[in-house]
Amino acid sequence: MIKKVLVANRGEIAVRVMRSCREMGIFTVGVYSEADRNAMHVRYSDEAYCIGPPPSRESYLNIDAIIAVAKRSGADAIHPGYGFLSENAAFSQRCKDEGIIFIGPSAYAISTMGDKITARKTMIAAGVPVVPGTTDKITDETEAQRVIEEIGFPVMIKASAGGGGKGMRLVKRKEEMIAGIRRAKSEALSAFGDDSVYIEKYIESPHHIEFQILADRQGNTLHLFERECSIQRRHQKVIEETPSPLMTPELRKRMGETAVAAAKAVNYEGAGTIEFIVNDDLEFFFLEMNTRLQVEHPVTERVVGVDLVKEQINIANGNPIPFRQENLKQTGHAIQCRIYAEDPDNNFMPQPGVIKHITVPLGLGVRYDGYVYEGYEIPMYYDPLISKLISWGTTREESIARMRRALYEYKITGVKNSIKFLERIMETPDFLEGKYNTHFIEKNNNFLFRNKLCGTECEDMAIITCFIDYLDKLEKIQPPAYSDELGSTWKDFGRKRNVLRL
Ligand code: MV4
Repeated sequence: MIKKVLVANRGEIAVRVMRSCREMGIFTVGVYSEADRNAMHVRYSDEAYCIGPPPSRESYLNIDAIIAVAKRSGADAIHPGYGFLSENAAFSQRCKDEGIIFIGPSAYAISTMGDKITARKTMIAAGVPVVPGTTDKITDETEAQRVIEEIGFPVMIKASAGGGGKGMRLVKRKEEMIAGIRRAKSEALSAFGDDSVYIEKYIESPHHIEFQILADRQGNTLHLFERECSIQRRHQKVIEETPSPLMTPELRKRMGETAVAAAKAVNYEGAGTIEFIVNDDLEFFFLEMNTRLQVEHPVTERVVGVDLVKEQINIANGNPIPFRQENLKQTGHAIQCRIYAEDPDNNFMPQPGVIKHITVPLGLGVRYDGYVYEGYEIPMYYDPLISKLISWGTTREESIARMRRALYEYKITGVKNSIKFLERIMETPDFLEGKYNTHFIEKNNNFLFRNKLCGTECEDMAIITCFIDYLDKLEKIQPPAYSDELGSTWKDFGRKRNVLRL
């Protein structure tokens, strides 16, 4: 029985995992880099240890340091969160070898799904539809040409060691083909140390729909329905929702069963996600499997009513999943917005810095997964995610209205952030109609980014107005000590308002 969990992560996900541990009566061990001494996960954990300098390589990716902390603190399990070591097969194996429970899948499942060519082959053998293309890696250029001409242009050349949008190259015409293959191989070699590439037919206007999976050691594998993740920017998801506006009950059933078959093909254990690409004819193809808890897991939790971290720990303890596929249903609609410290008006440039003020939205149907506080400095070394805001409603319309209300209430000053941009998406006609694919942001570029300056000017004005109001209140308590000749422009403005009211 797991009594103490080391959370090998930082930020909102470290806090998220520790919250479930607390509810389960499990002690938590935090680890932190020198840049994270004041981080929320350090405060929230029952005990915390520094594991190295700020760069991830030397801290959050430092397997030896993390294992040493687990031993020293007597943690019997490690939860990797997402990113960092979460999909590192060697780390999963190392935990096992050290007698520490890795809250996640086996090294075998991670490496099989991590190598995209092996994953494709495994899926084909399991009867899971994959995008038409090559089964083996490209070794011979004339053979590649033959395959490409058979499947037809355009094609995608993808690195076997890639994934999540990394190491992909689009080839539109025959003339670009040989150069495309060579460049893809050399890029793959320098990025991943492996030049294996494969070819897929290019799906023109795809939807990205993924299925949440849970699998236990007893052989129960079930799905917790889909998440629509098509609203992305440079392969970074911006908004996720469930149910998908594209889905039909019949398609959901077929995709769900396919996702279960995919997970079973690698003897999967724990929580995982099967990513599908869906074309306009509602044909779906396996894209890749994420062998971890995902950033967007809260929308599933809200609509299906399951604590995924609790189930991960339950499964890692060797217990069976306490419900069956037939018991699961989707209730209502959930949307998640990712709020980043970045500047949408300046090519989404990361904006590390100090949070001066934060007002967090609450109220019926709102979930807030965050970790920052006033005075906290978002470090420059890691992903600039500030928080995730999740709304729930009985219908999609109610869920959207609630998200708009929550974004309206959400105030952050000190760092530029994506709240305004997300509010704009929430009023884009294509989004409101649920008619969108992976091209949503570029297609709606003019609508999303018009009045660039107005946004910040209005916000600055609002802050000044609030401050005048605040001074106004102070003056009511304590009469002004300054003479009529003194005062700044806006004090004068404040005085005028007082005069008018008299
Ligand atoms: C594709 C594709 C079109 N055709 N594969 C991007 C992330 C990675 N998981 C795979 N990706 C894609 N693979 C074929 N054969 C288009 C994308 C893609 C995409 C997929 C999901 C969500 C957003 C995307 C944005 C651009 C491209």
